[in-house]
Amino acid sequence: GLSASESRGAFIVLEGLDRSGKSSQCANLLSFLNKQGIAAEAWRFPDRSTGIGNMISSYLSSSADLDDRTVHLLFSANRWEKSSLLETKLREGTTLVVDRYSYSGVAFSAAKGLDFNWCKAPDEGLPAADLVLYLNISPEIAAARGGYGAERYENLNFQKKVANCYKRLQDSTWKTIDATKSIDDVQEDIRKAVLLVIAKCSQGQELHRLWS
Ligand code: NYM
Ligand code: MG
Repeated sequence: GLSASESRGAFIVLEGLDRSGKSSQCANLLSFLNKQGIAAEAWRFPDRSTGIGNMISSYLSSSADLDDRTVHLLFSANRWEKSSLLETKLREGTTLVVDRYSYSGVAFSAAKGLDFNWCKAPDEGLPAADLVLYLNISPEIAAARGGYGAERYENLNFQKKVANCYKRLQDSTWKTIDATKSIDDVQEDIRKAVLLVIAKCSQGQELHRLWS
């Protein structure tokens, strides 16, 4: 890990149900941070650009069928393959705004009925987010927002189960954001929390590992 006095970028993750507004909020946050002169990059998981990401993408679009545990491990491997670059970026002082991470990994697989702790196990030891912003919205309101896309998991019944699984993951690094507010009001709440954690990390807050 990093020594306690070392300045670094913050590891910020946005989580939430499909249609909770994560992608727009990530984009707005990134341009805000860059305008403030803060070095930041936007990442997302799954990272569909890698070989593993390609397999995941085919699964999500239903052009490939995979066993539930197998695809769970692919999502995890997709984070591991990016983890050394992720840590290097943080150490170099770049703040990372990440659209989904291990918390999605556990919530979506456990929602299928896989054992919760089994779902957590493959991500043990990955860098942990300094701040998880949970964009909170009811599954019904999310579903009413212009409907879902055509991908696997994008249906009301499944999203209700995902919401319950997310609740079990919440810890002291989580901040729940009311995602039913306007885009600008949600962004305002996000920025306040993000600037605080960026300050802490620049003052040397230690990087933690999952699942501590
Ligand atoms: N998803 C995402 C998982 O099932 N496991 C994971 O580890 C991650 C990172 O992929 N419905 C699911 C959640 C989404 C889907 O993500 C694709 P997005 O952000 O909609 O492109
Ligand atoms: Mg989606």
